[in-house]
Amino acid sequence: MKIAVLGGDGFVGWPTTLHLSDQGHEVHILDNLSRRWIDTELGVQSLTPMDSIQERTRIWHQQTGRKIHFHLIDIARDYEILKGWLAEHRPDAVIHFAEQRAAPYSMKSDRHKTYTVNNNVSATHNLLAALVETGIDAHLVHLGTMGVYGYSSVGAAIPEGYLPVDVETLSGDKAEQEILYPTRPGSVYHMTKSLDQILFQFYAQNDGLRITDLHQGIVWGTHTEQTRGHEQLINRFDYDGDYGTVLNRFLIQAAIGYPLTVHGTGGQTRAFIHIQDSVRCIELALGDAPAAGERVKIFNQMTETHRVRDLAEMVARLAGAEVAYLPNPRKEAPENDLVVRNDQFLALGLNPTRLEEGLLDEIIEVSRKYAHRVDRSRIPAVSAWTRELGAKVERDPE
Ligand code: NAD
Ligand code: USQ
Repeated sequence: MKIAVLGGDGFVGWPTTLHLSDQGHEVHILDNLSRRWIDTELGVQSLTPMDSIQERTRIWHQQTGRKIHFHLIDIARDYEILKGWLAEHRPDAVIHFAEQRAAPYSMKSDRHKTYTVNNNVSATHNLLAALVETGIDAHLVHLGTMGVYGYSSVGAAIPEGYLPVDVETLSGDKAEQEILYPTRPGSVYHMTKSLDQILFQFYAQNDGLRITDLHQGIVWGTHTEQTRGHEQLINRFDYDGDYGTVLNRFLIQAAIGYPLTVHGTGGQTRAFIHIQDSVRCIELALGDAPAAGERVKIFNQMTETHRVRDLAEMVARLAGAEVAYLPNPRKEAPENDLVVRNDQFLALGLNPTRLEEGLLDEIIEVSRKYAHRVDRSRIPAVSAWTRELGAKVERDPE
C-alpha cells in the first residue's frame, strides 16, 4: 500500500512508519515538525538524542534499502498544499497522528488552549474535506484517546465506541438505539479528540469516507523492533512535566534518583499499551477497513489498566526509588475504577505485551544511559487546570 503518515516524526508516528516500511509499504511522512518547536518553546529535549527527520530516513535507507519520504506540511494551516499532495500521491491509507497531544500543554494558558483547538480540529477537518474533494477512497486511521470517555465508572465496562440505549418511542414502545459513547473529556486536548469524533461521524455518513478511530490508552516504552536496529533510529522519549506520560516518567525518575511524582493519592486508574503493541494495532486496523457507507469503526487500543500509585510502588520496588505524593495540578477524580473492552483487537490477533519487569528494566537502562541529558528542573508538572490548583502545585518535590 501507499501510506501517508501524518505526524510521522512523533513518538508513535516514527516507530509506526518504520514498522510499515519494514513490511514493504511505500510510506510518506507529512509533518510540520511542530513537536520539535514545542521542545524549543519549553526548553526541553527528548531523553534520547533524536536526529533530524531527514537524517533518520537516510539511516533507514542505509540500513534496509527502503525509502521513507518526508514532506514538510502543516495539516492545520496549509489546506491547499495538503489537498494538492493528496491529489498527486493518491495514498491507499492515511494514518493521522498530527495533533498536539499533551493534556498539560493544552491547559498551560489561554494561548495554549487556543493553539490546541485550532491545530487539532483544523488538522482533522482539513484532512476530511481534502479527502472528499480529491475523491480519494483512502482508509483514514486516526489516533484518538481513551480520555474521550472520561474516567467515571458506573461499574460497567467501556464498550468500543458505541453504547446501546433504550428509548421510548412517541407511541410508548421501547426501541434500542446505538449512540456514540457520551464523551466527558478532562482537558482541552481530550476535548479536541471528542470533537474529532463528531467530524468523523459526519463525513462517514455524508460522504461515505472509510474511517477507523483508535481510542488509545497511555503509551509506555520507547523501543520497537525497528528502532532497536540502529542508534540513530532511536525513538523520542519525553520526560518533562508536560509531555512525559506517567509510567515513562516514573521509570526515568527512578533511573536518576528523583522521587516518583504521584499526583494526589495516585488513585487514578488509566488504560495502558506498550509502544510495540500500539504499532501492531495500527497495522491490524489498516487491514480491517470499514466499507464505504459503514459507520466509523472504533477500537479501544489498550491492553491493561493500572492505578497510578500501584505503578509507582512497582517501579519504586524495582529500582529502589522514593515515592512523593504531590498536590494534583489536574482537575480529575482522585480515585476511579476502569474496565475497558478491547475484544476487537484480540479477535484480530493482538497478543498483548504485559507490563513486566524485564521490559521496565530495559527502559530504566535506556534512562540511565541518557541520564546526563535530563534537566531535573523540567520534571515537575506545573501546568495546572485552574488558578486555584496552580497555587498549590509544588514546583520542586526534591
Ligand atoms: P507526538 O507529539 O510525539 O507526535 C505528533 C506529531 O504530529 C509530531 O511530530 C508533530 O510535529 C506533528 N504535528 C502536530 N500538529 C501538526 C500539524 N498541524 N501538521 C503536521 N504535523 C503536525 O505525539 P504521539 O505521542 O506520537 O501521539 C500521536 C497521536 O497519538 C496523537 O494524536 C495523540 O493524541 C495520540 N495518542 C498518543 C498517546 C501517547 O501516550 N503518546 C496515547 C493515546 C493517543
Ligand atoms: N500523573 C501522575 N504523575 C505524573 C504524571 C501523571 O500522577 O508525573 C497522573 C495524571 O494526573 C493522570 C495520569 O497520571 O491521572 C495519566 O497522566 P498522563 O500524563 O500519563 O496521561 P494523559 O494526560 O491522560 O495523556 C496521555 C497522552 C495523550 C493520550 C492519553 C491517553 O499524553 O496523548 O491521549 O495519555 S488516555 O489517558 O487514555 O486518555
